[in-house]
Amino acid sequence: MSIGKIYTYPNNVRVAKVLIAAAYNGLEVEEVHIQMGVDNKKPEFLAKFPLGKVPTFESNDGFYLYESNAIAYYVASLKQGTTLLGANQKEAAEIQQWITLADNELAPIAAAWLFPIFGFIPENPANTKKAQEDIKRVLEVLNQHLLKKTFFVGETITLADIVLATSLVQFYRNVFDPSFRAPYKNLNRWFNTVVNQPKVQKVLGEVVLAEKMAVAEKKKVEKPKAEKPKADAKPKAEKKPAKKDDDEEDEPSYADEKPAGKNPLDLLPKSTFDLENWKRFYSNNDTRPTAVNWFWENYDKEGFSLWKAVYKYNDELTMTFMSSNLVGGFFQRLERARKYAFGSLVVLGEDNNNAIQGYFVFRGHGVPAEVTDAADYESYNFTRADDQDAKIREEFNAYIAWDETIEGKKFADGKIFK
Ligand SMILES: N[C@@H](CCC(=O)N[C@@H](CS)C(=O)NCC(=O)O)C(=O)O
Repeated sequence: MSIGKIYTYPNNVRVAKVLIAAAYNGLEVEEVHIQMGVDNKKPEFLAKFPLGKVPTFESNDGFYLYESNAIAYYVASLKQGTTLLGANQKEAAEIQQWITLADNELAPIAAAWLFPIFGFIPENPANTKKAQEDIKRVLEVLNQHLLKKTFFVGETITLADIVLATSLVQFYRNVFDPSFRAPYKNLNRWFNTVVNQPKVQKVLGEVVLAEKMAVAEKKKVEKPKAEKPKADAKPKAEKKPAKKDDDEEDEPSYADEKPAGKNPLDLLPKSTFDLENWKRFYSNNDTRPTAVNWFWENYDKEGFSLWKAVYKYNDELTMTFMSSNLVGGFFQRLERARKYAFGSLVVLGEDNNNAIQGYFVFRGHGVPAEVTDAADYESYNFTRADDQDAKIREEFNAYIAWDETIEGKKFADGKIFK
């Protein structure tokens, strides 16, 4: 039974630390997704949580709390003899030191560097550059502290590790590419250790370290009308080299250190439909009619299957550009599925009334493990679509061509997984 509810929007790293602390203490906290800009502005919400910010916590016995670190602390303290809060006063104080550092040193840098990338605020190159320099000082301090230590305080995971790791995860996922993170070997090792703890992984999902430093797309901030996906309208960065081998990296990627057993999808009978060829063809030709025709002429229903994906919390979406960012985040976490999947997820509708849905083509007749293992998979309903049905085929075409109107709704934005 859960000890209470935590109100938030989906995939909030400030919530992750609470859920991880709960998992270590064998407690459950119910995550409740609210509609941002609406529910958190209501008088009944403000009466309990006057700042109107999330996450907020409401215990079963009517105790209200906000500020994510306070909530995480509360949950961490609920188990007698917990190892999360240190073995003595000195350790307890050190844990507070790191938690405070995360909020005072890392959070402002995240706002300056990552928020423009997520499309939350306009890009300001001078601020980004300063954030990139500022964080190096903090990373050096953290790295140095870990020279001879596995965890930040004492010998086991504490709330300090949980808060620091969740404060750093968006950096590692999006901007700490191999060369940026190279100088911080101890920190990288620690981060890898923490995010691969089963209780942490269950909350964060698999953490795939950035291969390339993400940059803010001007388009996200200015929010112009999205263009149809003509060959040259597709972001260049999405064009993958024809060959992308897992062990091609110049830096060791901790995310790839797991044993690379043979993927069952590689053992399927050879297909006449080559997904890589399709992706290249789609990138280099007009979608309608050229690529669409090519697809159906070459598609192999024995070796592949078609799936419709619909975001489960469409009624909670607010700004269309934020919905689009959710899709971007999902695709980022699908990195390992590239070899077996192609997809188009689009945002349909308008601000405060939009939906994320689309189609995927998967190798084989099921949803690949590389997709079901992705952190955001649970946020989508995947349903097998009849690839022999002309109506379904036309709907799929509309999604990959980003038609102006899809299923009766206005196309707002879209992303292609390829
Ligand atoms: N220090 C706070 C930060 C909370 C915060 O800034 N929440 C943002 C989302 S990440 C929010 O709810 N903003 C909504 C608003 O300001 O209306 C914490 O850790 O809980």
